[in-house]
Amino acid sequence: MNSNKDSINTIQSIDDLIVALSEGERTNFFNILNSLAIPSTAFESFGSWSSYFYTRNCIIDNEDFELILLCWEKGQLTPIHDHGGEECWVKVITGEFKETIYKKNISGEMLVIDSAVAKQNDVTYMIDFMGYHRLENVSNQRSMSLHLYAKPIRNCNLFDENSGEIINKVLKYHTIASK
Ligand code: CSS
Ligand code: FE2
Repeated sequence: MNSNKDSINTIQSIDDLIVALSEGERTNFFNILNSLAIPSTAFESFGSWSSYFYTRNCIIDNEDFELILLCWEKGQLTPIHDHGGEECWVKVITGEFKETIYKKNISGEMLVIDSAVAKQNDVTYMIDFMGYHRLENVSNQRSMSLHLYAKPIRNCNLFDENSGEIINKVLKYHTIASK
């Protein structure tokens, strides 16, 4: 393929990413995120930070998809959760994240079935039949990850490690970008 044409087609800004997602099909979302050429600094203005929990910062949210920037202090992690029946793509913007995948066995115990470390620019994918998962910022610093959900996830199930119960949780944003 012509490399000049490739570079013209490469997505270089968050605005272009939003256009590509709006016009694209879900089957292309992995490729779209994989081929981004947006500098990580372009995401900084969407970020916010909390010493208590990773933050969820909405870049765009519409009927079809939701694009959010998660900002993590060192060591912050998600609960073990599913994705409310939706598809989930995660692109590492800065840092490194450990993803652990869990499934319930026949007795209802939540077991680790896989884990891997995602590094800068890696893209991961989850959907409920693959199981539950947890992400943890395992880098030595603040990190950012870009999450694309289609359709948007308004609530999901969390696995409460103390009680062993599943809890339904409404998901909220810490910040919402002005349009
Ligand atoms: N699903 C979590 C992040 S890990 S994909 C969330 O949206 O908060
Ligand atoms: Fe998730």
